[in-house]
Amino acid sequence: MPKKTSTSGKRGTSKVQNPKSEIRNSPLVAVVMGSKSDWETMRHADETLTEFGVAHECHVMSAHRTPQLASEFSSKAASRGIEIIIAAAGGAAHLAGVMAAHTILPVLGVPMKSDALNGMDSLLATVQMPAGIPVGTLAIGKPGAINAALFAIAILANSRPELRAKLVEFRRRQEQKVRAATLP
Ligand code: RP5
Repeated sequence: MPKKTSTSGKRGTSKVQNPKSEIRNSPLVAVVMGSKSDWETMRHADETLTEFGVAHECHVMSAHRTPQLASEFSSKAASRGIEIIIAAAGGAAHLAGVMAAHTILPVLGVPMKSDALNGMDSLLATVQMPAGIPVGTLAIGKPGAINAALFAIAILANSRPELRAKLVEFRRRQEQKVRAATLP
């Protein structure tokens, strides 16, 4: 399990969201990222899950810098009640693959926009999994972070009518906004 000192969220410690969540108190979704520098992007996944009232937790762990922590975390996630793992990393982005290798939970990968190659390196490293160990890969950067959360919510909503209703309402409001858009 991640120690407080080696995990991080908004304030540099691990973060468990929504203690009063109407969906469930213990975390259903784990959001992990390879570096604290990924938080500025991954906070959008955190915010989206919070908006839907989905209990979740956010941690920093790295496939390369903390390999044992990453494998232990993923191995134990299902037994802690986690149902989906969202894993973000940049560059030689192996974190989502390592998570997927150690669990049968669905793993969603978010490639970080890297300085060197604008995230193309992260995208290919995350998406090109060999057959047998899937990682559902989202878009590079902020859209991917938001969509990973929405994808996790959609999976959870299959068996949670109240969450499904929130998702339907979210889509309705989103559509309304586009229909109401006016151009200068
Ligand atoms: C990856 O390396 C992280 O996911 C991050 O996107 C990238 C750079 O990490 P830092 O050097 O900023 O810690 O492991």
